[in-house]
Amino acid sequence: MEQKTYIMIKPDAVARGLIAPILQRFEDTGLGIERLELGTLTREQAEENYREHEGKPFYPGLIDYITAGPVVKMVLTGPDSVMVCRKLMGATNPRDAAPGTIRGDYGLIVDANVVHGSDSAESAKREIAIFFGD
Ligand code: IDP
Ligand code: MG
Repeated sequence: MEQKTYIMIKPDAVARGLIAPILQRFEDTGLGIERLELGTLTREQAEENYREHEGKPFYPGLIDYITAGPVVKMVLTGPDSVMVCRKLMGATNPRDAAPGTIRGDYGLIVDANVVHGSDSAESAKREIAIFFGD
């Protein structure tokens, strides 16, 4: 099923100079890049994106971290892009993420886990609207 997903290279990965190798992983899937932008999230955008986690103990730290520096925001398109990207990213906690996945290869702690990817087609629509306004 042709589908869009919202992907973000998080501030820790951008600060470490990992934009190119991570972007390569996504390009290697064959998915198309429809939008691509470097920028720093506003607190409002961060809170809206992570609304489902409001009230959890890690939420304030998550908002601080995700707004701490520039991120790479992108929209990828192609067959089952949501699932393809989630598999490529690996488990939320990099210590549980398999080697060969982006989080497994580049991440170490759950607080700074390198990449974000939408978890469903509905989330993708919502997140693309937050970050690209359409
Ligand atoms: P996901 O990014 O794999 O969809 P979610 O459970 O939706 O994982 O969590 C969103 C983000 O919140 C994670 O990517 C991570 O940055 C952060 N996070 C999740 N659980 C924890 C935690 O226990 N401690 C610190 N940060 C967390
Ligand atoms: Mg999630």
